[in-house]
Amino acid sequence: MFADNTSLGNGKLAKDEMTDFLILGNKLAAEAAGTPVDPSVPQLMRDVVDKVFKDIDVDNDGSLTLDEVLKACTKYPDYESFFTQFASGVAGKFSK
Ligand SMILES: [Ca+2]
Repeated sequence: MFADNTSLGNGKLAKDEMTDFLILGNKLAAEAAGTPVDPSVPQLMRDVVDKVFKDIDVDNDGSLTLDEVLKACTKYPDYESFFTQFASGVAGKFSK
């Protein structure tokens, strides 16, 4: 999933990168829709990423490898759509 995305560096996704990306994505979506940015979103996204990492970051090094993500998608089917959306968002952002 991350293999061809050099913007994420060495195939790992750091916790901060993921949080920043989700916050940015929400901001862009709000702007595109012409709605105000919800001030509670950054904290909400931090909570989401905390939960994701608690479930998925099995070696607890603060970053996700492709292997960790793939194992998580097998173990927790809900994460498959989460990461599919996330990956397509990342691809869209960096292809512009
Ligand atoms: Ca890890």
